[in-house]
Amino acid sequence: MNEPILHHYPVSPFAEKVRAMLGFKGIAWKSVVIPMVMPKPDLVALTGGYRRTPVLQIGADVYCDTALIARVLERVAPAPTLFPYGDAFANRAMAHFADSVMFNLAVPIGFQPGGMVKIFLPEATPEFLAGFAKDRAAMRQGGTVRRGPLAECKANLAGLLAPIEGQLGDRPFLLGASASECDFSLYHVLWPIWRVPETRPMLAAFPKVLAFVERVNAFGQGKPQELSSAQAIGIAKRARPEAIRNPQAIETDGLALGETVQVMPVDYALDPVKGELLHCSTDEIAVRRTDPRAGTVVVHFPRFGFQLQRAS
Ligand SMILES: N[C@@H](CCC(=O)N[C@@H](CS)C(=O)NCC(=O)O)C(=O)O
Repeated sequence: MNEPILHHYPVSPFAEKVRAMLGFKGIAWKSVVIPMVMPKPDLVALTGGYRRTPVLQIGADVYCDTALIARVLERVAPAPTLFPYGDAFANRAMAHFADSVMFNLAVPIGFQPGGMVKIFLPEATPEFLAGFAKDRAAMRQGGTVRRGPLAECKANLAGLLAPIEGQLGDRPFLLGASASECDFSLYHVLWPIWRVPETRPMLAAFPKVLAFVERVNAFGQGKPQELSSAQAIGIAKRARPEAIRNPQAIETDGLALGETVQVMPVDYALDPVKGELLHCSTDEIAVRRTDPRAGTVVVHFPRFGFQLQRAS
């Protein structure tokens, strides 16, 4: 099997979630560093339009969104499992709450001037920072995500730390003695706050939370090996997508397998990916598309958080 290729950039919290999962599982992987802002021509050659970070590629299969990437990594390396307590509702609920609600509280705090960007991109010019802010504003256009003012984010996040401390109790991880998917979601949203010396004191009154972040961080990042985006495209071109074992068409609103459809997130970065519908279950949507450089690829999305439409 082709080695997993992670398309990501260092300062991305969602990428950190997957890097920590790769570390937890001890997986060898290839690292393609992608641009932080649009345009991302090499990434889009693989995804067909999806621009968010990270994206996982295995040969000619392209997996979008960390909720799906977690399930794919579980297939690639079943042990240690990311689901030690089964496919529990508590795991899904906490992972989703951290990834959606807490992410939007943590980013304004950790990405204040002098924060994460200064640590990871000390050379960033004022022009780059202005371009970054403009890119993110455009990405959220038409979406459903509200970024509150800093004071509100700080208050809401601080208000969650006590219940998280309580949830951890005498457990090393949210659900018990072993790490679950939801632990990586909580980790990556606290990571920017923990990483920035000016904001780390927010965690000081919560020793269990602090120890938790350090515990997940200590999993490391697996064994990455650098790869260029051109090499990743070449790997896709030479590979053939995996056959879909049990193709389904569940609640497609009349769309049949084989039809040309478009898939895009429901919340932000509303860039449609067009392709031939191969699979639409309650868990996953997969479309096949052909790109002049990447060849025929299958792009996979989680069903939750993505919308399926007839191609316009
Ligand atoms: N639900 C997505 C969210 C991913 C996400 O929002 N990632 C941020 C970076 S941490 C992003 O895509 N920012 C815009 C970009 O990188 O172009 C996931 O789980 O992968």
